[in-house]
Amino acid sequence: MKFLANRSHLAVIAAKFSCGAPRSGAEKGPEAIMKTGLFKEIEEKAKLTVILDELCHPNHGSIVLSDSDVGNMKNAREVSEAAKRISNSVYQQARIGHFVLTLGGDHSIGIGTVSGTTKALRERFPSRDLGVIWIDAHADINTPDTSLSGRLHGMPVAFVSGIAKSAQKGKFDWLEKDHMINLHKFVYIGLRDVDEAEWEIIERYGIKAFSMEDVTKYGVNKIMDLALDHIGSETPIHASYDIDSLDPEWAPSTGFPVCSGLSLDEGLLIARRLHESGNLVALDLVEINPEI
Ligand SMILES: [Mn+2]
Repeated sequence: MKFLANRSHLAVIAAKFSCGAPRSGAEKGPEAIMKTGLFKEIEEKAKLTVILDELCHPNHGSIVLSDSDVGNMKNAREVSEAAKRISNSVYQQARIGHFVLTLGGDHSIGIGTVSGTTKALRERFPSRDLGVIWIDAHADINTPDTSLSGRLHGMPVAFVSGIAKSAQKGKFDWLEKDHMINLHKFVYIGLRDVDEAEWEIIERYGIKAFSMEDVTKYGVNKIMDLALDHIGSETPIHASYDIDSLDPEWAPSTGFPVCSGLSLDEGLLIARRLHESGNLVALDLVEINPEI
């Protein structure tokens, strides 16, 4: 864990937020995970001190005033504000070398988590770009122009890479150059429900993408070899893990389940390989909706 300065602490950010999705429920994901007693177990067994930061957005559900829709972005102000707060929380923990685990929440919180980690790691290791592994059934790289739904949980990758921009006051204008990832160090795993416009973006920017078809063809171990190889061994890694990457057989409680996903064993193997890389500095677990 050469990119972590402090291995005795685990920062957990509970991002209780679902304004980026069309239905509410994902804001209850963090509570559902915490209620299992997982963090108590981690503290006892791994001898880690858990630092918990619970971020509750006042309009945490997705049913909010529609007057904040901007262009083709639904709940733009709420999502921007929440992502900004999450970004700052992640940044504060990552800059002192803590591992940061963020529990979602819908995937629009990725605008906050990835930007926060990127800024912190860039400060700590100026010569290195952060690597990002996005494990998801969906590519989440629509822009407000290409999105068919206008929902921001389908756009986080576009915002943290600078592909999507919003110059409007109060709507993502807090995102700076220091928050932006290098797409050459970005890898998808598990894709199987991707819009045509998203494939075009992926091709245009030369983004490394492993679909479920690739996982089935080569096996998840080989895919992890290729993914880690692409990112490079001397690179800190942020993994953004969408629960819908798993097959609905294993993870039905999510807003947009897609069939033919990762098996539980494959999902766990990805987590193990991320850990064994020794370079993981941050992890998101998102789109868990206990209401479904
Ligand atoms: Mn996602």
